[in-house]
Amino acid sequence: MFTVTRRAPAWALIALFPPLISAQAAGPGTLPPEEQSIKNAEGAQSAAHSGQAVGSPHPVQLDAQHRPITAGGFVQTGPVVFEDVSEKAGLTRWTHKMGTAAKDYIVETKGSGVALLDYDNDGWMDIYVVNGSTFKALDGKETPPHAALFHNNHDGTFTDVAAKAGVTNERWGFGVAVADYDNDGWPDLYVSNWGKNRLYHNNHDGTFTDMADKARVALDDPAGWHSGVTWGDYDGDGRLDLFVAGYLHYDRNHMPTAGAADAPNAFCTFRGEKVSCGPRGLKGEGDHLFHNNGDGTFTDVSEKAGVADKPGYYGLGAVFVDINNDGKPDLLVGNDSTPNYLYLNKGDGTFEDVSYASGFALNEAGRETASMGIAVGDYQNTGMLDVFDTTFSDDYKPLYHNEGDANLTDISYHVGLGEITVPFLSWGDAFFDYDNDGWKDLMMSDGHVYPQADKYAWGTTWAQRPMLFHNIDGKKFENVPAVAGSGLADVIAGRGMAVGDLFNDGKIDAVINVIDAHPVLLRNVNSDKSHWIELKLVGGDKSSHDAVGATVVLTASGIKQRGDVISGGSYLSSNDLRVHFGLGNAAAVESIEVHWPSGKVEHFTVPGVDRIITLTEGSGK
Ligand SMILES: [Ca+2]
Ligand SMILES: [Ca+2]
Ligand SMILES: [Ca+2]
Repeated sequence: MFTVTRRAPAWALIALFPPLISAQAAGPGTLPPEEQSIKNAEGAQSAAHSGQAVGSPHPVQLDAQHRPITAGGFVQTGPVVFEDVSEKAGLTRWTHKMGTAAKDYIVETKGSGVALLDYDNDGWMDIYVVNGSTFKALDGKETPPHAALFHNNHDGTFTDVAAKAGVTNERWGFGVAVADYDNDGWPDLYVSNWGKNRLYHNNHDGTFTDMADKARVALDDPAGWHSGVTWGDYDGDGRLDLFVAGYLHYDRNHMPTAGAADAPNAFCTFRGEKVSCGPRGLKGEGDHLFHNNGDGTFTDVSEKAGVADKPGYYGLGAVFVDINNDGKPDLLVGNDSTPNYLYLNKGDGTFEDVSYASGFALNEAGRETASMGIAVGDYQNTGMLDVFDTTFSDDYKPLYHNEGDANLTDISYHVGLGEITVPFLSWGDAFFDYDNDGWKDLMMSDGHVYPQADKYAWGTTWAQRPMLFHNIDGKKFENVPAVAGSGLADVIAGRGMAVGDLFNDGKIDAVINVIDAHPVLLRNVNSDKSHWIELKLVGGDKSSHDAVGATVVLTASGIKQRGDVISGGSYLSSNDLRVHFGLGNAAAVESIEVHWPSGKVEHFTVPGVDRIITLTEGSGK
């Protein structure tokens, strides 16, 4: 296995990498976008590489078969957590496509997201998988790739009904998030693209209608590349508002190419090799917050609310959650190669930017990371949400421990998530209790952006295995070994990932959108016989109907756990909105306390465990 080396203190890193630190002090994003490329080119280059990575090359880790650890390190026997059932489920008949295999341009490398939603309200989670596109398709020279909506047939199989449902998108797609924005009891979808975005309203009959124009949330600009999407009722009026992160302002007529005269060469090389250019050196796209007016239209309030991202940081991850337990959803944005944002909701329609003060802007070494996806979860069962962030290869993946009062401390190296995550380039991420022992575990999907990784001995690979970490009593995360032939040994170019209970058996499964390949469905077949409960929340008049923003505090066997209803997060993806709890040996629940988005707190009693229960606001005590 791995030799875990002790973390170097921050001062040592500063001593080792003065060019990067000084570049960051200048801060690419602190400059107006129009000045960024020039200033970046002056300041941000390091001798080793530039482009998307912020870490320095690390020693190569090979397994016993001399494979890079990202595509190896398998064990022959051991507990199997996931079975890859993609083919059996019928998901392999659809393929993701994003540009060409050469990946000459950054827009071909980032992949797309996944959403889990029950679009037909039959009680079974369906799967929406966003597709990319190709330059030929944009030019009308080939049929554009289409998104898939896999209807759950309740028998372990799924059928792609995207065409009939009217949700094929057929644009260069990236992010997706689920929410019932009009409170009619049916989940709707927002899809972000390079170019115009979509707001798919659910018509209740298996079809959707794109309302983006009418709702004024389309962001119709061919160069506008939008990414992470999250829904949250920031002003507490009972209607879900929409946040859309911007990645790059990427003009197809001026896409820099490695080696071209006009390209900032420092941003088109990785370890001395020519690769796709960016995001450093390229113009960032701002972020948008849309207030839901309740009449089918939205108003862009980004500037007024203070979340417009004026410096044009490269946004990817986005999620509304209550980070300081004051009952109001705060906003987290993971930015690629630039500092992250943490905005605290002031309750008056505006946010306070506490990115630096909170500790979320930079990692423990004081450096901005190439943030991809954001996972939030109370992994210690203390009642506060912690934040995990996926980043580039040659960089560890930070876990920000919530100290309370919006103070986040990167403790990755203290809990076993440091050294082991360094060779991986990670995207989708989620906290969930895969073994139902009452402690939320952590998973991520992985894969490189540079196909060149397979040509050189960089210690990383284009296709990588997903990683799963077992939470040991809230103290440590322990790598779950990838048993050969099991889902954790799938070597794939993973991107977006969503988790949820696809088979209604109380075990949380994962769906990974794999770039240029079919999606992977990892069915949770862990052998535990632990108890569980899943809660579908239905909000009342003053909450959103799907209760996005609600928090549940559940007590069983004297242990309190927290679960949240969250739309968006991970990487470009959206999880099952039902709140899942593993209960270990507890065959009964002592109490369930729901903090509804309306502010109301209610207590519920349930008739038993090992089942999915609907809790409706107003029916508790
Ligand atoms: Ca369904
Ligand atoms: Ca709806
Ligand atoms: Ca667990």
